[in-house]
Amino acid sequence: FLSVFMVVALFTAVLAGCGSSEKASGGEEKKSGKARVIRAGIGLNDKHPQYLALLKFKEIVEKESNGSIKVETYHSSQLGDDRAMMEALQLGTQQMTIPSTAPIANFVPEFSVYDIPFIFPSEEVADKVLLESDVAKELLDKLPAQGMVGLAYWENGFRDLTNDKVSVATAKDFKNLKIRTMENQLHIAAFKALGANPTPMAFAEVFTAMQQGTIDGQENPIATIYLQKYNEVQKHLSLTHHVYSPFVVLLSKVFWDESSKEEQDIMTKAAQEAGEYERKLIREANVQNLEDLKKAGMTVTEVTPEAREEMKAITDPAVEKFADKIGKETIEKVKKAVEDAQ
Ligand code: 2Q2
Repeated sequence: FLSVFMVVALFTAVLAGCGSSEKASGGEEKKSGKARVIRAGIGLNDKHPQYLALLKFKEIVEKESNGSIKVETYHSSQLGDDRAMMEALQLGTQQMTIPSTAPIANFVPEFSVYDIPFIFPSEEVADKVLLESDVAKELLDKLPAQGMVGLAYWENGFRDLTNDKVSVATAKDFKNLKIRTMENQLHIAAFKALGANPTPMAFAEVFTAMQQGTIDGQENPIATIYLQKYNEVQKHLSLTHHVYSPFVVLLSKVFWDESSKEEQDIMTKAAQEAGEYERKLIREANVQNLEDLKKAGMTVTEVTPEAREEMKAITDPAVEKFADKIGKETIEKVKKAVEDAQ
């Protein structure tokens, strides 16, 4: 009788134990099923179309993943400058950032093909090349080797020059201007060739440097110029449109590799959908904000096609020096894609 009782007692204890471990594992299951988090940091502020599109990305991913992925958004360089944020993606301590391609060139030199002055004649051609050409995809495919995955191209846009000294209409007007550039060797070389005195600097430091007069000017698309309130410390705007800057939505490869195929498809599709939204917003902003800058009192100088041609002729030899670094084949492929897109 005793042995039967012992067996029953033992059996009951085992069942109860399983139950508690099931509860525990169930509990564990719930706890371990908690959402994985994408910490997304950008340099622009919370009014910029890039941030509004990041919120769109967040909305789509959190909905489509049924909450298995949460997106935390940090704007205005809260998580650091472009280089620091890309290094954090390589480490896996940050999961997303969306820089211009120029800073990316410090990790994948071929991206400097987009820094070639005047290589894109219009937004329409840029769209066709970036969204449809093989070479644009090939460039994104070089990112995983650097610990980052390029989910989509978004648009920063055509870059225009501001400064506090002179109105710049032709190449000779750049002479001796202390211009902040992005931290990118080709940009520095191109502004040197134009006779300017280029200073590479992180995006978040630009306003203060102009306010203190340590630099005379900077160059960025209109929406950035307006939303960063550069008109408060800059008198002159020249519509040079000297470089078209794409953005790239970068995801840490650490996070990508930990994601299921379904989650990877959700994030890629969300980045592309939010990209359509961003291009629409930033094009509207670049038109509206030009009017706002004029109303705010900036002198706006149009640049004639001839003056642009002259600037291109002056910067081409400097660009030539980067042909091997970028890759002659990559340059030719992009130029061919531009031709095919017209
Ligand atoms: O001039 C700049 O640095 C900007 O155009 C930036 O490249 C872009 O806005 C972002 O990379 C800032 O984080």
